Amino acid sequence: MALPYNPDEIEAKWRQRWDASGLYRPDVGRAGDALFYNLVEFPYPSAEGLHVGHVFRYSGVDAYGRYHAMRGRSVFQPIGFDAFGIHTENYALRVGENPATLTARTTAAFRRQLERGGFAWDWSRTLDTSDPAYYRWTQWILVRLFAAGLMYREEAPVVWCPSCLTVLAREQTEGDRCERCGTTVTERTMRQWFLRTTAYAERLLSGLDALDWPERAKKLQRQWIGRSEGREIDFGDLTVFTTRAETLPAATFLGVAPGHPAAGGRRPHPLTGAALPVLEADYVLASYGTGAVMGVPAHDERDRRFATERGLPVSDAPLLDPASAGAVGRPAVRYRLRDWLISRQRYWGPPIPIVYCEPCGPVAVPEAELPVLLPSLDDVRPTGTGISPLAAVAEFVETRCPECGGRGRRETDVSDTFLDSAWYYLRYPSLGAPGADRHAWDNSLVRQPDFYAGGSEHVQRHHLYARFLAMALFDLGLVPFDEPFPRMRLGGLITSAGAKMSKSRGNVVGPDAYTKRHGADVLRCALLFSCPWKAGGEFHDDAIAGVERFFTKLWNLVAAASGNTAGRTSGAAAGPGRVAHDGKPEPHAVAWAVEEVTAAIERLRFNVALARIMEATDDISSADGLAVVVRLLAPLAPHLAEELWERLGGRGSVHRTSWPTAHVERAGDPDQTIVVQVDGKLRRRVRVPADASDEAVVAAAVAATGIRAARTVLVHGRLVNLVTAVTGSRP
Ligand code: ANZ
Ligand code: ZN
Repeated sequence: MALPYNPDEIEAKWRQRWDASGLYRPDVGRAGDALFYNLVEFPYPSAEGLHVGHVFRYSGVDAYGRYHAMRGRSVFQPIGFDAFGIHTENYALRVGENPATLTARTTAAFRRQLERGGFAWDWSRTLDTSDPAYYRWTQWILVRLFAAGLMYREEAPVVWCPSCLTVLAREQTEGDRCERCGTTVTERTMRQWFLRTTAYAERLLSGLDALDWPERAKKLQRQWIGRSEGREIDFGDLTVFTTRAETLPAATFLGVAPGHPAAGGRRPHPLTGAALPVLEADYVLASYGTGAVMGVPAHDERDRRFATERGLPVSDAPLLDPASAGAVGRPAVRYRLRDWLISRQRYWGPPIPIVYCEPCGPVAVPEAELPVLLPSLDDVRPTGTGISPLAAVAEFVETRCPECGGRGRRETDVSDTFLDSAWYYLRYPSLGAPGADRHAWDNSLVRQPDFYAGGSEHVQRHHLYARFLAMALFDLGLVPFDEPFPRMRLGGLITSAGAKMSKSRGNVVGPDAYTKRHGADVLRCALLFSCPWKAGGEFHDDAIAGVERFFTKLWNLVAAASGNTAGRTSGAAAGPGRVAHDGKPEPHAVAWAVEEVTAAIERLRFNVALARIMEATDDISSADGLAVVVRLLAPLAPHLAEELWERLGGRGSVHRTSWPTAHVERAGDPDQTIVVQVDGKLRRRVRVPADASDEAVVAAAVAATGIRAARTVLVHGRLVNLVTAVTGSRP
C-alpha cells in the first residue's frame, strides 16, 4: 500500500523548518537544569554509509530526546564522527584508498543520512576525531597525563595482531582474537606507551555501585576489572600469588610464565624445605599476579594436568586450617585489569606527542605547539616490523628537543582510537561557544550526559576507558566530575537474515532504499516496531507495510476530523463524543493511550509505545483525540506528526507542545490502571473501575495473571504485588 503523502516532499519541508527555527540548537550555557544532554555513541565512518542498525539505535535515542523536549526539557542531542582509528583505516586499506580522502567521503555520506533520518541532532555542535581542531586536544590530554605520571613507556609482553600489524590493548581482544579483524593474536615483548588504568582499579570497581546502568553492564565491567583477594607467598626469592593459601602443604612444583628468568631452577618450600622445581607452564600468565604460581596438583585442575604431563608428584598433605593459612605469606589484592596500552603502529590516528632526545629522554611536546599534525602519506600500509609507517617521513621524525633545543626524534606511533572517544562527550557542549578553539572544553559548559545510549560491545572498552579518563582528569582538576555516564542504557543489535550485520556475511542493509521509497518516518517506526530497543532483533520488511497501513489510517482519520476530505478518507465517523466500538467513550481510550505510551517510552519500549498508539487509534476519531495521538506519535514519527498537527489546526511545531498527561486526559475516566507485580516484578496492568474495592482489585490481578499468591501487597489505586513465596523475611 502506498502512503497518502509524498514522504520526500513532506519530510524535506519539515526538516527545513526545523533548521530555520533552530529547534535543535538549545542554548547550552543558559538552559541550566532544564538541559537534557541526550547522548548516543557516535559512528565510525568505516563504510560507505550507515546501516539500518544505526538507524534503529538512533531512532530510539531520538524518540527519547524528543519525548523529553515535550516534557519541557531543553534537549541537547549532538552527533559526530569517530573517524580516526583502525576501523576506518582497515576499510581504506581494503578499498585501496588513502584514509584521509576516504574519511572525507564517508563522513559526508554518513552526515547526509543522519540528516535525512529526521533526528534532532544539533549540527551547530558536531565533531570529527580526525580533525586537527579535535585531536589537538586528544594530544593535550596525553601531555597532561604524562606530566602527572599517568602515562609511561615500558617494555612489556603485549598483544599483537598479525593482520592489523599493531599491538592492541587487552580490552581489544575477544578471547584470543583481535576485536577488529577476528585474527588470532600473538604475544610480543615491545616497548610501548601505557596509561595507568590500574591505578584506578579500585575506584573503577567501587564507583559502579552508584551508577544507573544495566546490571549486566556493571557485571561485565566487574569481571573485566577482576578483583581477587588472596595471598603472596615467598618461595625464596620467587613470590607466587594464590587465592588458596591453605593448599600450601600440597604444593609440589612452581609454575612460571614462559620466559620467566627463574625457570629451570629450584626453590625450597617455605614449610617443608623441599626444593621444588620451577617450570615454565603455558597457563601461567606473565601479566597476572606475580607471573608465578605454586602448583598444587591435588587441588587445582590445571596444576593436575600439568603434573600428569610432566610426571610430577601429587601430594595429599593435609591442608592448613584457616587460622594458620592466614599466617603464611601476606594478604594481596590482584586485578585482572591491565594498564591501557595506547601505542599503535599505524597511520590513521593522532601522533603521540612525545619527542625523544638523547640527554633529556622522552619529552612531551609543549601544549602551545599542539597539534602534532599527522603528515599526509602516500603509502600508509602498516609495516609489520613494529614500527609505524610514519617513521618513513623524515621531515616528521626529525625535530628539536623542546627541552634542550638539541636534536630530537618524534614518537612515530599514533594513539589508540579509543582515546579519541574517551573524552568526546566533554567537548560537545563547548562547541559553538566563543573560545571553543582555545580549550578542549569550557568548565562552565562541560557536563555529564543526562542519558547515554551505548552498545554492549563497548562496556569493557569505551565505557571503561571513559570512566578511567574522567577519574584521572577529575584528579588533575580538569573536570568537575569523575564519572562520565551516570545513566546509561544499552541498545540491542538489529539482525538481518538472523545474523549481526557484517560486510563479510554480505547481509548489511542500508537505509537509503527505504527512505527513498517510504520516507524516514516509516523506516524509523518500522525498525522500532520490529523488536524491543534494548534487546534488538530481526528487521522484517513486513514491518514497513504495517507502519504504512497505520500512517494511512491516521492520515485519513485526521483528514476526516479536520473536515478536509481532499485526501483519501476512510469515511470514519468523526466528532467528539463518539463512542468507541467496545463501548468505551473515546476520552478513556485517549487517557489509556497517554498512560501506556508514556510508561513505554520511559522504559525505552518504543515497540510497545507504537503498538499502544495503533491500538488506541481504533477507538479515537475526534479532532481533540487525534491531536493527542499525534503528540504521542511525534517522538517516533517526527515529520508526519508535524504535518498532521498542522492539518488539525495545531499552532507552532508539535515538538514544542507539551507531552499529554493522563491526569488531564483522564478527567471523567471511571476506570483506573493498576500495576500488577508478581514477587515484585512487573507482570501486567489491569483496568478496574475507579471505585473498585481492594478485594475486587486483588481479584482482578489474580484473574489477569492466574497466580495464587501466598500474600498480597496493595498500594491503593496503583499497584498489587502478588507474593508467591515467603523468602528472606522472618515471620
Ligand atoms: C594455588 C591454588 C590451589 C590455586 C588451588 C587455585 C586453586 P584468580 O581467582 O583468577 O585470582 N594464578 C595465580 N597467578 C596466576 C597467573 N599469573 N597465571 C595463571 N594462574 C595464576 O585465581 C588465582 C589463582 O590462579 C591462584 O591461586 C593461582 O593458583 C592461579 F587449589 O594458587 B592458586
Ligand atoms: Zn586485527
